[in-house]
Amino acid sequence: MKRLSKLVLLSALGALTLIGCNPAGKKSDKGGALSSSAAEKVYVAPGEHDEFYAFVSGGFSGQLAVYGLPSGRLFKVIPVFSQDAEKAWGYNEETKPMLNTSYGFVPWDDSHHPDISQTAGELDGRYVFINANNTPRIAKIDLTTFETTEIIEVPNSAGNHSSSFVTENTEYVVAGTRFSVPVPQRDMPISEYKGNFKGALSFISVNPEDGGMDVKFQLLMPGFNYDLSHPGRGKSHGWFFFTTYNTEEASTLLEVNASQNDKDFIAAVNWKKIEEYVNNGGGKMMPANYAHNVYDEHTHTATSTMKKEVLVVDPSEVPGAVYLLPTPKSPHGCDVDPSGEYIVGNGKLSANLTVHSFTKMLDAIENKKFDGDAYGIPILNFDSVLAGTVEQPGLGPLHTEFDGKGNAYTTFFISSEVVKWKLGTWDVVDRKSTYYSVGHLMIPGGNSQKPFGKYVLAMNKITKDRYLPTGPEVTQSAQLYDITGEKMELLLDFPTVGEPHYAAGIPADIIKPNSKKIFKLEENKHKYAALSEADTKVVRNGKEVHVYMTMIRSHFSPDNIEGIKVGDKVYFHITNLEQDYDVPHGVSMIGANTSELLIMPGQTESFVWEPKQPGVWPFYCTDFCSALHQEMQGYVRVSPANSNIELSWSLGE
Ligand code: RUQ
Ligand code: CUA
Repeated sequence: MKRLSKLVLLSALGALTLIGCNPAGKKSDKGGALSSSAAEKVYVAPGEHDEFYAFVSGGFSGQLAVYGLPSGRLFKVIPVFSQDAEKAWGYNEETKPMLNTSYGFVPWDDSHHPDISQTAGELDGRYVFINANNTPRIAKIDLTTFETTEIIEVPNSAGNHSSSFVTENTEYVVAGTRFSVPVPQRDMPISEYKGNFKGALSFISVNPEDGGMDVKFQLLMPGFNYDLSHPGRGKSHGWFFFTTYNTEEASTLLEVNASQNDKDFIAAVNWKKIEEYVNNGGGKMMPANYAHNVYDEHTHTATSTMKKEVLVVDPSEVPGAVYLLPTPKSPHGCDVDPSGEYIVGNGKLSANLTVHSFTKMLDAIENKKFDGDAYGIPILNFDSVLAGTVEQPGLGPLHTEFDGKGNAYTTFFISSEVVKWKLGTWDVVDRKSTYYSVGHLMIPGGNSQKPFGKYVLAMNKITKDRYLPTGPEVTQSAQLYDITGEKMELLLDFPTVGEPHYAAGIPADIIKPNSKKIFKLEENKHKYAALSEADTKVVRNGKEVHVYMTMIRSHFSPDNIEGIKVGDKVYFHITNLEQDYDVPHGVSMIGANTSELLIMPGQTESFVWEPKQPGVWPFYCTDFCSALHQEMQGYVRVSPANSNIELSWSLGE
């Protein structure tokens, strides 16, 4: 297509976006959603539990929110990449190292795609992984504690978007760079991008025993934009698929320049082959600098280690490991059906939806049905790998999920709808509006061999008039549809935290029995823990003072401290001695330049306080823990820097 007509098409799509988002143009859904059967379907009676957990990414909040489905009730916001004053994440001494990177302490990120660990292609509910888009990282959340326990930075990457998806036995959690960059980073003219920048696809191994992550290898691909990815499964296990756009390798005005090619690619990577290659000594170690942060459940403390090298592989070194499947029009989502046969490329500027066949792909490779190559990587013949096309299903396809019953569901951003179609016949069977401009959608287990095809959750980019207005910024939103029948039924709107990009859902029964209730005091190995009131003390070391404190309903021990001086740096290390479910205590100190601590039973956390003025300064419990919560308090006497008041501490004297 010529540049002029491309511009016309793009502006037409832009205009349609506006129409799609215009509430005035919306069809009424009130009859459906307000009908009593819809209300009944999402009603979870007081005291009852939801059937599914949904882990919904926070986008620009950097966190991961936990909801129940079908009710849409919010249970927890798990802090991941952003500081969270409510839970002291990134504020207390224990978790600050979790946000360390090669750029220093980074208190924020943009989290997009959660994915739950799998065993034999089915959700196992051990971990949920999520990517940081801006300063490339992958986090692992332990689903016994619902806490982030590991974050690994991804070197040679930028805009870690096609992440964090897991292979069918959680052998790897995979990351792909959205922005290609010079590798290694160096000072060079931007105009020399083409042919010089690289796109790193990173395979991060997950230790089957303890879940430990490590960058096993990086594949240095041509300088395209790697948008999304999904693993093969079943018959295609061992492969990983990545959508690309900007195969034009433009570095400016991408809205025009990256839409020139009629087809971009889905890159098919035979990771088993590359794994074998590197296990036999292939690839080369390259200097790098990236952080690996691990939170230890027994010391209740994180450590950050800087790693200094990474194994890189040039695809041309491993013939037969990487192929390119031509896919129309800047494909965004890259989705593989539960059988592993179909690979859906959601060409966001395409009128049709392209589905590739894994079987045909293998045949095309075998019979060398190539149409040239890109930087030495064979391009497979389009018609030879095409399984079928869904004709004109909607405008602006983004993502597809599967119900495990032979149906696929695709979101259309521009026409604001979810469209249901049949795998194999490619017929559209139903469509329902979303309000408005839907991005991802999620079926619990939809990323595995065994989806639980009861609901689909649509995550919308624009909400407009759906809720009470709250000034210029209105809530982001999700919508729940019943997909048990031939036709979808809209059941519920609910607001979300941050911008929901993607979500991962799982039956509650897989996770609930393993959910931790307390941390055992006898397993507490925190360096500054006081495991009983008898162990509490205050220790001065020059200007540094360490307070070993405990908390139990309803006092701190000690609760009176004297002998602190202006200019001291006081570390409060506080252990919650409770061993009962759901009895956290909090603590905060007047004028402390940090957040409260919220300490779980059996856990130790620390904060720093630098007293600025002489006086007697109170601290108190911030979590309403008992009828005597308001009595749970203490005082610290601060004397001038040159005073000779002895250090002393007491309780009940
Ligand atoms: S995507 S912009 Cu998952 Cu459709 Cu991030
Ligand atoms: Cu402890 Cu309130």
